[in-house]
Amino acid sequence: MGKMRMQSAPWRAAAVLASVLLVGGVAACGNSDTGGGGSKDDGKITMGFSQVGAESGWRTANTTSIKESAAAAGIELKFDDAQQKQENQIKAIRNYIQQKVDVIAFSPVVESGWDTVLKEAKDAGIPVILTDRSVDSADKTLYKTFLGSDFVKEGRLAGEWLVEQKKSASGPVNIVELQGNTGAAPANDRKKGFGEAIAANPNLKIIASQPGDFTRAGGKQVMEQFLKAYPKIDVLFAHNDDMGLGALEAITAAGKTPGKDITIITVDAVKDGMQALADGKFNFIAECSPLLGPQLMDLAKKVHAGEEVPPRIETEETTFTTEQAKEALPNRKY
Ligand code: GYE
Repeated sequence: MGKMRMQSAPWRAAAVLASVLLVGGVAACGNSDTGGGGSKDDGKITMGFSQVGAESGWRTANTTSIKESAAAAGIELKFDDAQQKQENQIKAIRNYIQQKVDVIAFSPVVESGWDTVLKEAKDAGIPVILTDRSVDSADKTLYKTFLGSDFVKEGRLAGEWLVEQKKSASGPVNIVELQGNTGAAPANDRKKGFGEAIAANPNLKIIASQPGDFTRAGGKQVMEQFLKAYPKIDVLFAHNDDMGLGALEAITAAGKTPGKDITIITVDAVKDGMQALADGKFNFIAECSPLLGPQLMDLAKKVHAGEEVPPRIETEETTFTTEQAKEALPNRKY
């Protein structure tokens, strides 16, 4: 008897879950097709957002932008910090599906492994918007759009600047690379773009490349190892400012002058990075804008209303040298 009850409980739970999903699907479809008829149609859009974590200055600025923009747009935001773990993001997305939010948005910590949960959202009739980072799903109907930067381009701009700087180098130029977290779109793409650009000069060689997880601590620790292992390091390419800032400590502790003994190139252009560039400790930054909130809320309203949106929306960005950083710093918001 006891055994039977134990067996029947999961069945009941499954049946309840199935009907919840079904109702969610019908309700969400009704909302986007007709603009009404949903289970809690109070006119207010609810967005479930799964954030990567809080690993960098960029991420903090991105989170602030999303929270402020949701409030300004009158969108109710359910926010979850996944602490850099894909499993936490999947859990958060499943919760949002169960809660029947109107729109799900997230910044995928890694590129792969999203098809199942994206399919669940699609089957429930909840539109998904990718922000900042993309997924490698072959089925592009699993999400409505991807709003974010062109990371390959950022890497290429960083590499092209270096090619120009070192065009008269007569011998080998040794480069070390601090990558973002393994499997993340910006880590894969920045590496690719940079590698392609520096191929223009065979003197430019990446002698070591390791993940520093986009954090200051990671950047410092890996740079310490690089400095121990390689007596001649001419250039550091860090996939974000924070790893570059962590590396500064390691470089200084090793008795070298950052920006002079070692040319430092980073990506992002958050305030602390721009300060290091203005101070001559960094030499070049390819910008990546974290201020995605206003566009995201706009897109959420459109997909909720059943409007077509472009499948890819690219963020505009620029690059900075030391002189340009000095000029831009006083007005830098993040
Ligand atoms: O460059 C880095 C952050 O995905 C573009 O993630 C973002 C990257 C950003 O941790 O600082």
